[in-house]
Amino acid sequence: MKALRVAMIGYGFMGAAHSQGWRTAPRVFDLPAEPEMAVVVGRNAEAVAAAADKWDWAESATDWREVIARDDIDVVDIVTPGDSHAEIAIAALEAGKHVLCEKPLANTVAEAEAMAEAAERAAARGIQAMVGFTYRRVPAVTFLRNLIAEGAVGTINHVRASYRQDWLVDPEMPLAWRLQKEHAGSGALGDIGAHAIDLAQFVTGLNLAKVSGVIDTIVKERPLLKGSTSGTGPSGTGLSGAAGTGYGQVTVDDIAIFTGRFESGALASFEASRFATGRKNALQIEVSGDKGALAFDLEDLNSVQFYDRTAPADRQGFRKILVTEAEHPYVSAWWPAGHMLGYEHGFSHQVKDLVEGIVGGAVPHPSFADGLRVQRVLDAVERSSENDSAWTRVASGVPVPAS
Ligand code: SOE
Repeated sequence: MKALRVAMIGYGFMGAAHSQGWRTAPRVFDLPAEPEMAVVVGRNAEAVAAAADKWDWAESATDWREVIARDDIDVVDIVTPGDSHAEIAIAALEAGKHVLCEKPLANTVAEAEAMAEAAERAAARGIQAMVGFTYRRVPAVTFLRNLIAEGAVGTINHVRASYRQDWLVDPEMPLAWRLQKEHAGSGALGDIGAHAIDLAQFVTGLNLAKVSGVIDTIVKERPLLKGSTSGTGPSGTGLSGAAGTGYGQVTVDDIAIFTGRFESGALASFEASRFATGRKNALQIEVSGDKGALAFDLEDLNSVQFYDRTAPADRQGFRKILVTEAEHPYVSAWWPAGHMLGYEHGFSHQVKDLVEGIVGGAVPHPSFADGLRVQRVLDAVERSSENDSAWTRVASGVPVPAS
């Protein structure tokens, strides 16, 4: 069995989730190649060595450039903050390594374009790249997409996508890296709004053509991290960031709310909030068509809600389909019907699809081109918010002339 020796760059919350995926996938799926957890890389030698021990990586290192130059590394898995995605991913692809990069793809459209171009050049050499929108790989989400593709809801008119958390409601939550534009690129918009955008485009097969939105920062200043520059806050948010005494400025959004119009003409509403008090990790989507509707809620992630408008009138109503049958996506590798999967399984499904793409020579999805499409929506929402919420084209980020 061919080995795929993996180097993971970064080791925070996503480092834990990805490690679980690399470790579990080969034990559950019959993969065409054997991933080997070769080395985990981080700046703090002691902390990354502890992470290697905890998550069963063979080695730890502190210099990502040195690691991606090694002949005994085949795959580079990037789980760092967004400000290093482009540099690491492009260097790794040009070094002939397959790449898995966490979402959002980058912090800017320019970076995402450079990454997508590097991925296209690499694919011509049989080197693959994927971006980590793992919610696509919740079986219920892939199943919902398949039902839509089969015409279960008919012509799509309306999509609602929402991702709400509440870990920033406390004004004393420190100034973590996710709250600093130079590291995170944006706030709720790029961190969780990116998931909602990718989900809407993935399950419908439609792309957004223009958006109109507003983003806002509720708490403008937060306490700097006292001395320690690492740790984990609620909802897995890394607490590494600006250390020191006193307060620092928050330079990203806390809430993003926007409307989208797909190329098909269908309309969508989106919200991404870190101030939705009581909502811990509430990702929801509902797709409404002329024949019916489908809905998914991450808080009930083993099922979809289906409304069939073609059923006899006295039989119509949203019904819950439990997505745990062997016929459902990914499920046959796990447990018998009704035994339920969790958040972490999507990371094993991600490894499965990436390894199969690498060995099969097919570009795995979501590709860097898919990630660039999301990045352009994020950028257009920011441009719209700067422009009094004017309708703004996704491809160019240019306001649509008032009709
Ligand atoms: C923090 O908002 C976070 O960890 C996101 O970065 C992840 O992408 C999301 O899946 C869970 O919440």
